[in-house]
Amino acid sequence: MSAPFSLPALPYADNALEPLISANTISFHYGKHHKAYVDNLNKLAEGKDIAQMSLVDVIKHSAGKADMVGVFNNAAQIWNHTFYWNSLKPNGGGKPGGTIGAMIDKSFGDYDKFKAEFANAAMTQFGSGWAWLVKDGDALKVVKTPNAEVPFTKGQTPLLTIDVWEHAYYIDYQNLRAKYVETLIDKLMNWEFAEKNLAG
Ligand code: MN3
Repeated sequence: MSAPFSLPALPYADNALEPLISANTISFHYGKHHKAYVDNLNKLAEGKDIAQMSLVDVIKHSAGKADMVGVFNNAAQIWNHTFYWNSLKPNGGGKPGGTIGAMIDKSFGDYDKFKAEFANAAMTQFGSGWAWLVKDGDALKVVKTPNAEVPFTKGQTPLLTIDVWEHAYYIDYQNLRAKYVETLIDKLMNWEFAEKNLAG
C-alpha cells in the first residue's frame, strides 16, 4: 500500500529565490525538514483511521487532543510548509494592489502599518512558530502561532505566512531574523497567492 501523505512539489525551482533564499536552505528546509514531517505522519498513520483522511481533516481531527500531539504537529507542519512555499515567489513582495491591497488599507490603515505589524509578529514570536496574514470575519489581521499551530483551527483563513523557525533562515541569515523577515516582506511575498486565498 502506498503512503497516504506525500510531499507536494515546490512551486518553483530550488534556486528560484536566490540570492535571498539559497538553494542550500531549500535543500534542508524542503528536502529534509518538510519531507521528514511527511515521513513521520505516514509512520504515525499506519493502520490508523487518519490514513483515510485528507491532510486538513487530520489537522482538524487532532488539534487540541493530548493523545494526538505527534499527529497534529507533523500534519500541521506539512500543511504550513506547503503554504509557506506558496507564500513566496521570485520578484514578489512590496505593496499589493487589487482587492487585497484595498483590504489592507481598510484593516490596518495603510500598507506601512500592515508591514510593521507583520514584521513585529514575526520578530516577537518567541522560539519557533509562524507569522500570518489572515482573514477573520470581514477584516484582515496579523497573528502569530507557536510551533505547528495553524490559524484555520480557530476559524481564521490564512492568506500568507512567514516561517520563523530558525531552520528557515539560519543558513542564509544566521541569527538575523529581522533581516530575513524584512527581505520576505519586501521582496518575496506572493500577493497573487494571498488574493487567491482571499477568494477562497
Ligand atoms: Mn520550517
